[in-house]
Amino acid sequence: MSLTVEIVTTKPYEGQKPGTSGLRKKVKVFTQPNYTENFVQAILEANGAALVGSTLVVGGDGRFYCKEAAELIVRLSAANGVSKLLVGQNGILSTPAVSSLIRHNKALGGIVLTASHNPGGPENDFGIKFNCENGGPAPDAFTNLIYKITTEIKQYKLVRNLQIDITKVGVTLYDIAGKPFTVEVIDSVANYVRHMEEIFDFAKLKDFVSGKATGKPLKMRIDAMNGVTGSYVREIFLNRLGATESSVVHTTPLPDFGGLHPDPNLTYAKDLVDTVAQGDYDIGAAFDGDGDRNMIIGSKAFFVTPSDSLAVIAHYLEAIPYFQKNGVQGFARSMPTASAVDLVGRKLGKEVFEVPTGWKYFGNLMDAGRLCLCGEESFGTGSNHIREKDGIWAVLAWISVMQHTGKGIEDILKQHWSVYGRNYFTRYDYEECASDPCNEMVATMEKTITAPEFVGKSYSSGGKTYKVKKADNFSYTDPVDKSVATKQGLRIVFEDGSRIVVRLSGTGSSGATVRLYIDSYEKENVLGQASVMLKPLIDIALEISQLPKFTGRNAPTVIT
Ligand code: VG1
Ligand code: CO
Repeated sequence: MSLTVEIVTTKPYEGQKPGTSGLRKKVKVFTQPNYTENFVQAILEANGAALVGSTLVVGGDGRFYCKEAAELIVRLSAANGVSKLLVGQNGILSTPAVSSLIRHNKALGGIVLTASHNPGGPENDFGIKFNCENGGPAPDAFTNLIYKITTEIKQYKLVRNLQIDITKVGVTLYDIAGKPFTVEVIDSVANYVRHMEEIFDFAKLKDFVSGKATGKPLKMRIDAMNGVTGSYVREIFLNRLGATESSVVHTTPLPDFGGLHPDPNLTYAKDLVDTVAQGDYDIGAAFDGDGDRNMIIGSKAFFVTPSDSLAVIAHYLEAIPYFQKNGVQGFARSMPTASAVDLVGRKLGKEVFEVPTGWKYFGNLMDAGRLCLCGEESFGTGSNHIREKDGIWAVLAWISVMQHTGKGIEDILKQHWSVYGRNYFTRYDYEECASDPCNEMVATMEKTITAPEFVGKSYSSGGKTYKVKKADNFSYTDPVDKSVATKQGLRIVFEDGSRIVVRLSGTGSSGATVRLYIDSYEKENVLGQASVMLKPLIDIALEISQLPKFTGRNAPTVIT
């Protein structure tokens, strides 16, 4: 039976502007009449003529409203001339899995249903983002176009009575007004697991994890935080690598993440940190809701900063077969990320790039063959195997490094610092502040730090003095397509290389979140406590930004 396309009249909603990584709003916002339809229609239209006859991937982190949104996307895609959809079973696909699927299937792109590390459930957040044919988050020019379309939208197209069951794997063919349309519901994990097997030496890792190679099993605690990684974690760590059932926790993806805040950091993954702190594990790891972030801790909860994690993996890339085969190109990090990886790059004679916050800025460099490993301080690590950060990949990389060196995580870090020196790093997040005063704070601070007399000024605190070398609002010119991104964060760089960075989050669903980043390098004094070492700079940052005055906050919500 041929199904008909219906044209539905609609009106623009305000504020459908994608942020750092897609559009994130409360579920209640997305479920308003036509809200999701408008945004999806805008995504589809932004693809222009290429949409007709294309293949798209659809899936998300399993949070509340994922399944309904996935079904809606099927109906809109059918009406807009898409030929084929690959949909994760029950609407479930991790963000890295979507990226991998787009690339393997040469799809035009993918629609990812996630608000990542933001809490889920009917009262919390939902999100939608578009990834392009390279598998990466749509670049600024593309998301600006999506936004523009949402401000002018008058109608969307829908095949209302298309029946679809995404709970079962299988292929369904439809006739949409005389044109064929295929929906293939796919196993959520199979392609991704196969991809990981190509990258890492699973046989070697299995012997290491089981203890066959060393005489004692690797004791790990992998916490999926009730996010999407649960299914991937079970298949990879239990079934493929032979870890024991007790090595994995919170592996059932739940629509509200079981009430957890699926953000793998020291505050929200406290359960993991407290458990590993007792000393029974060699490695602990956690992921965010959509599986692109990772946190790594060693025995007794020894914390690996994401900036250090990136640098260590860069140093040991030869432990991973993928890089043995494909070679090592350049490295990159987001601007607020501490520059530990730069030192490894310098030593290995590789290009190192500093890009704005957000994974979309790495894509062009990877596509141009200039970048193979990159990361962000926000618990993001990944390589050019896909175009997203990849939480499980990062854990497999760490286990490979442990296997390769035969050392524990703390020893690996200490040795790294003894060679390269250490970048002490911390991030303070002030979540859910009022927006206006935060915007005012940033504007005032920008004025202060860009005034001509600011460079050369000295600030002292706790017996330390820092002299300003350079200060600006970071802007970036993409070396490949020369596109420019301005106003990417205020930064003050001091003579000794220490830095203060302040920016507002672009992933929140309401209000403002201020992020304050502090980075300080020490060549010799590498075994100090970060909170102590960084205290003087933190005080200076609070003084220059006047953050307590503007936000009314005396303490951050999250300290990393
Ligand atoms: C945050 C992080 C950024 C990351 C982004 C998306 O953005 O700081 O590094 O790329 O989240 O990650 P912001 O604008 O809130 O600082 V995810 O895992 O939420 O897709
Ligand atoms: Co995420």
